[in-house]
Amino acid sequence: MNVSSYPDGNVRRDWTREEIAGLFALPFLDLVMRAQTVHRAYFAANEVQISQLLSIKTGGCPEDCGYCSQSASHATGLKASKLMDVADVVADARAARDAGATRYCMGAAWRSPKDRDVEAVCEMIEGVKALGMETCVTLGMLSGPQAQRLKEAGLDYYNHNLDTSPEYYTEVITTRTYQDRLDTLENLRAADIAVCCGGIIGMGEQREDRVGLLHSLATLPVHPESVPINSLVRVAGTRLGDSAPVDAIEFARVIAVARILMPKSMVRLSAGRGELTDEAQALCFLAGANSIFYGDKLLTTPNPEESRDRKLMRTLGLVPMQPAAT
Ligand code: SAM
Ligand code: DTB
Ligand code: SF4
Repeated sequence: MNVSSYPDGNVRRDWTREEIAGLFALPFLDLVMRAQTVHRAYFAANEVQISQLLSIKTGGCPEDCGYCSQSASHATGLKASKLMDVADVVADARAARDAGATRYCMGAAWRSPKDRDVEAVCEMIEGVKALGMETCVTLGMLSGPQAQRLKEAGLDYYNHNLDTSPEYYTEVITTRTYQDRLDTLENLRAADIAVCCGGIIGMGEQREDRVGLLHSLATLPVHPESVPINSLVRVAGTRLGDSAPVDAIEFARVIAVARILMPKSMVRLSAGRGELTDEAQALCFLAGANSIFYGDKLLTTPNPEESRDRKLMRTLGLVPMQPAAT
């Protein structure tokens, strides 16, 4: 049963908020069954794509994102650092590849990169590509020419999240607008770079904001190739550091609805896995998540240890997905 496509095989991009709210309201088992059915129509059931993250430039960011340890407006005790050397980044990527990661994601705490920063990141992209890995970077807002330059260097994916619904957004960030983010996504599409775009659950938003976030993502001109669903990592000293923890069943619902709305996209069970039990993670995989970050650290916060992840993958019979041949 292919429940998310038009008869010609194209995925739907005309979802309404009412339809999406209706999916959230389904009995949980019906929702998960439907998401798993969609998942199996588009993906190998037991494959999980594995990415590794590195913070190539940490802290001191001028933006005021309420969740972020790296914002200069938060006193989190994080030590700021300059852009890393290319050789150190490539050495870390090699270790990640040898541990099984097929995609390497580099993040920088910038509002937007300067052109000379883009040149340095291009060298990193070339070095990581030469290892046979897919590359992803997240550098903040990007102009059209900067996106073109990254494409020339061989960049595969760019991560730029919408974070939450348009309505809740101003509660979280005031230094850049929702439209700024949509503009960057458009620049990426124009440069033919695959898009990694999702959001964060657990920032004090309501169900309707989760509906609004998924509606924004699922009605973009092209669905993001990767959709990271982050559960807020509550960092002491950030404005949202005291938010209530996310209910694991509600989190699995968000994953399931994302899977149904964007059937061809990779749905990443992203930040916050450290606080999920193995059983809750298994539920998220059942709900259609098929991508994770490996490695003991995300950008600045801990991730489950590799040994725990290996054991979980073995227990669940999940196997790493190989990148599509390019
Ligand atoms: N500075 C760039 C930007 O914001 O565009 C790139 C890096 S930023 C850390 C990438 C994304 O990580 C954010 O958009 C947000 O969705 C996610 N993120 C950051 N801190 C987080 C946290 N504490 N918990 C969950 N997700 C987080
Ligand atoms: C995304 O959506 N999640 C990743 C990635 N994009 C760059 C980042 C998660 C960051 C978690 C908080 C931290 O480690 O600082
Ligand atoms: Fe800066 Fe990105 Fe953190 Fe926002 S999420 S404060 S832009 S590093």
